[in-house]
Amino acid sequence: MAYKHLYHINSPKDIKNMNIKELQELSAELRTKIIETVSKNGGHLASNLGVVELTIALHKTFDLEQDKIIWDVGHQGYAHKLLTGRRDRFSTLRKKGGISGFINPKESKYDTFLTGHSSTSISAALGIAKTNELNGSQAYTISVIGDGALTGGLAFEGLNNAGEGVKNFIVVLNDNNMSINKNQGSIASYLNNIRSNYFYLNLKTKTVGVLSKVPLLGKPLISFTRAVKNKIKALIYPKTIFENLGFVYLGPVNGHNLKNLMYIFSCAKKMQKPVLVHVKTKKGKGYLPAELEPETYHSYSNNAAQKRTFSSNFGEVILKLAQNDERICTITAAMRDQVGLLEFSKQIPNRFFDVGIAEEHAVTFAAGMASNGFIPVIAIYSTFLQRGFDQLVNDVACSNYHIVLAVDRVGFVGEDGETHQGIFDAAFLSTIPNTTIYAPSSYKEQEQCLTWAINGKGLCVVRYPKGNEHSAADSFFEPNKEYLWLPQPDKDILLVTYGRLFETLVELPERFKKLGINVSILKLIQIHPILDEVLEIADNYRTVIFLEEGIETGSIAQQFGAKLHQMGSKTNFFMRAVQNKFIEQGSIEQQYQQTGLDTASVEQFIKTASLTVVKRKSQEGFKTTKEKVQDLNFEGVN
Ligand SMILES: Cc1ncc(C[n+]2csc(CCOP(=O)(O)OP(=O)(O)O)c2C)c(N)n1
Repeated sequence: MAYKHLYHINSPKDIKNMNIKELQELSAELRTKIIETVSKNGGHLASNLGVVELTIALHKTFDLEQDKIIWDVGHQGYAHKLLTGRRDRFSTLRKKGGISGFINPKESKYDTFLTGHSSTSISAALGIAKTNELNGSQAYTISVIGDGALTGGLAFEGLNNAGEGVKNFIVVLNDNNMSINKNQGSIASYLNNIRSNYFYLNLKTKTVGVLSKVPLLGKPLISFTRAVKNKIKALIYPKTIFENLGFVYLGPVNGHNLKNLMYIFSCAKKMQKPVLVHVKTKKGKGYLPAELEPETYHSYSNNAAQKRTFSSNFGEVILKLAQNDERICTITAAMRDQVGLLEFSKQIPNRFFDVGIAEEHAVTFAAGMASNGFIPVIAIYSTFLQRGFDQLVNDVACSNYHIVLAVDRVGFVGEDGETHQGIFDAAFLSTIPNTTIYAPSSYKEQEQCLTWAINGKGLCVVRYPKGNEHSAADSFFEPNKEYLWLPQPDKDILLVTYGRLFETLVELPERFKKLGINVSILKLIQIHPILDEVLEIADNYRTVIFLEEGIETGSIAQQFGAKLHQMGSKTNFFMRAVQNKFIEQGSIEQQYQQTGLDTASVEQFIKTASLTVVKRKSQEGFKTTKEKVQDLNFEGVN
C-alpha cells in the first residue's frame, strides 16, 4: 500500500489540519501498518485495530502538548505510537531495544504512564487531574479503558474517587463487548443493556448538524431540542451507573465514526464535571479474520503454535483430576484459553469460574470456596498474581485454607517485557506461612506436582513457564521424588537450580568432565519449604552454585545459602539470580544472556567460582566441616 498521509505525520500537531476524508484514509493506512508489523513481530492485533478512529479523534480533539491520555493496559497503543513520532522505529516493535508493545514513557513524552497490568488508568489519570488542579492547569486528562479492564476492582476505586468531583477529567470507555475472551459478569451485561440506546447519539448529532444551519433560530432550536430530548431520555432510560457515581455520561457513540467521536469529545471538553464517554468499537475492525475471531487475534504470535505446552498440560491434568473429585473447581481471571482451561469450561461448566480481570477477588473467592470444603484451583499468570498478595496472606494463609495456585508464565516471558516478567512469585510466595511451592520442569513432573498440590494442605503452588518442556525432560522424571540429583564421582561442584533453568545447565557436567572437573546437578522440584534432605546433599560439596530465574532479593537461592550457613556448612556458596532490576522486552534467549543465565555465561560463572575457591583454599587451607570439627578437638564431646 502506498502511504499518502502516514509518512507526513511526525507529531500530533500534524493531523490538526486534516479533513475527515483524509483522516479516514489515514485510518486505513494505520491499519495496514499495524497488520504488516504484527504479522512479522507478533503482538496485540485485534485490540489495536479496534481503536484506530478513537485514537485519531483523541489526537485531533485534544492538545497532546499539554493534555494527557492514559491508555489502560497499554496494549492498544500502536496507532498512538505511529502518530507520535515512532513510525520509523515501529518495525522494531517488541524487539530488544525497540518499541515496547505497551505504553511506556521512556519511549515518548506522549506516553504518559507505564501500563501493562489492567484497570489502573482511572486512578493514574485522576492523580494527574487532581494535581493539575493544584497547579492551576486547565489541561485535560483522559483515561481510555476497555470494558474488560473495567471489570477490575481498581477501576471502580478510581471511579468512586473521581465521582466526588474533578475538572477536565474524561474517562473514555472503549466498549467492544470483549475482554480477551467474551467479557464476563454483570458489568458486561449492564453495558450490553446501555448499548441498546446506540441509535441515540447518531440521531442527536444529525439533528444538531441540520439545526445549526438554520439562520438565527438554529441555536435556540438546538437548546430546546436538547432539553426535550434529555427529558424524554430521562423518562425512557434510567440514569446510568456512571451518572449515579457523579459523572456526566455521554454516549454510546459509534467508535468508528470519526465525526461523531470528535463531536462527543468536544462536548466532553465543555463539562465542568468528570465525564464518561461510552464508545462502542469492534475488536479487530478492518481485518475480517480478526473481526470474526477476536479471541484468536487478541494477540498474535508469529512463532509456530506449540501444540502441547505447560498450560495445555495443566488443563488436561486438572480436568482429569476434577472428573474424579467433585470438590475441585477451577478459577481464571479473564484468561481462560491462555491458561489452558477452555476444555474444562466445556466439560465441567458448573465448576469453572471466570471472574473477569479481578485477581484479588479470585483469591478471596477461592478462600471462600475452600472454607466451604471445596478445592479451588486458580490458574493465573505469575505477573498478575502479584495483585493477590494481600489476599493470599490474610484470606488464605492466615486461616490455613487449602487452595491450589497454578502459576503460569513464570520466569522470563520475552517480548511482553518488564511489566509481564514472572520473576517475583517464588520470592514473595515463599514469605507466606503455610505455603508449599513446586516448580516442575517436565509435563510428568507437572502432573505429579498438581496431584501433590490437590492432596496437600494450606496454600499449594505449582509454577511453570511459558511454552513447552525441554526435549529431554521426560528422561529425567523420577516418580514420587521432590528433587532430582545427578551426582558425579566426587563432591567437587554442585549446581542447584529449579524449573526451566535446568535445561540450560543439563549439558554442563559433560563439558566440565573434559576439563577434569566434576560438576553435579541438584534440581529442586519442591522449592519451598527447602527440604533438609537437599541441604544435606549440598553440605557435602566443596562448592555449591545456585542458579535461579527469579529476582535475587528473597530468592530461593538466598534462602538456600542462608540455611546452609545456619547449619554450619563450610561449603563455598555462590548464587546467580536476576539482579534487582526490571528486564525489558526481547526474546527469552536474550533475557537469559542479559542476566547471565545462558549456558555460556553460567559456564564462565562456574569457572570463576572455582578459581575463587582455589584462591580461598590457598589462603586459608581448605577444610571440610568434619575436618574443622575434628580440629576443635573437644574432648569428651560426642
Ligand atoms: C491485571 C491484569 N490481568 C490480566 C491482564 C491480561 N489482559 C491483557 S488485555 C486483557 C483484556 C482487556 O480487555 P479490554 O480492557 O476490554 O481491552 P480490549 O483488548 O478488549 O480492547 C487482559 C485480560 C492484564 N493485562 N492485567
